[in-house]
Amino acid sequence: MALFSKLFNKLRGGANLSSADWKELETSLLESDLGAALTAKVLEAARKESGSAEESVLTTLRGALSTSERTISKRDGRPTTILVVGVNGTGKTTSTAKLANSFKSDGSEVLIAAADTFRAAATEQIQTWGERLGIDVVVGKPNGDPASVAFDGATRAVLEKTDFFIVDTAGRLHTKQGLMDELGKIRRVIEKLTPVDEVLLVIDATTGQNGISQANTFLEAVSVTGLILTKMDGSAKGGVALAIESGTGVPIKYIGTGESIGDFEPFDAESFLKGLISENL
Ligand SMILES: Nc1nc2c(ncn2[C@@H]2O[C@H](COP(=O)(O)OP(=O)(O)O)[C@@H](O)[C@H]2O)c(=O)[nH]1
Ligand SMILES: [Mg+2]
Repeated sequence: MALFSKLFNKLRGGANLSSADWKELETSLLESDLGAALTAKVLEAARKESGSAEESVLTTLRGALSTSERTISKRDGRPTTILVVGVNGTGKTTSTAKLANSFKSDGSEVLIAAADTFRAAATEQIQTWGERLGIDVVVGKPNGDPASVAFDGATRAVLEKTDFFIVDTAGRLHTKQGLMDELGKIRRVIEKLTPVDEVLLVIDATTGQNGISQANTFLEAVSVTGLILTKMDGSAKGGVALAIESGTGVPIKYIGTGESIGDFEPFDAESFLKGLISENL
């Protein structure tokens, strides 16, 4: 991605940057969706120490990232339960399938609940993935109560001692109260049977700063434990990952890099940072 490589190439060249150069760098950082606050910090760090600008910028960016755990470990003796939430079209259903597939590839048993009952197509979409991947999907009636699908799924996951239970939800952005009520109800019915371990908020990287305000609406409504940042393949603006983490304080746990099932990886903050400043990575 090498977002900031231009900045470092200039600094490494030993040239004194003109004010036009600094302006150009500022513009390119802002265009990468790094956001105003982080851009200012990065420029300040780069200005201070041109000798080891790379290290001081890396330190600045590292300081902006979450220090929370990024991996999702399997809980002992009960299904590790994950709710997938977010605005429509961000990639919840696709990410649910990708996540399920990655657990299955590691040898775990996975069950999915299709709790987006508002659109028939949404249920079909996850069912198709399930068939393709050999992963069972619990579905409900069209326009039925999403919480009842979640409850049926949790019942089965507990009974069958499934390793991972993943719930795909609907992403209608109605009122914050409506959102809170619906996700709260899904959570409560599951927790009658087994704890909810993770709530993963899916954010579309191509929506830039807009994605951050969407994220904030969800963060006010539900307690989120991690982010899935999708469509990183369609965004030359990798700075958004850093802006979102520093803005929300919630760790990115996975990134989506395409529409295929394997286009998904755990977010490795350190190699991501290094990739931003080096053309060789
Ligand atoms: N390029 C790209 N497309 C993605 C990615 N994740 C999801 N999509 C696409 O985004 C669209 C919406 O995804 P979907 O999972 O249905 O979103 P949902 O409404 O949040 O469930 C679909 O066309 C997906 O194929 C990704 O990481 N990269
Ligand atoms: Mg969906």
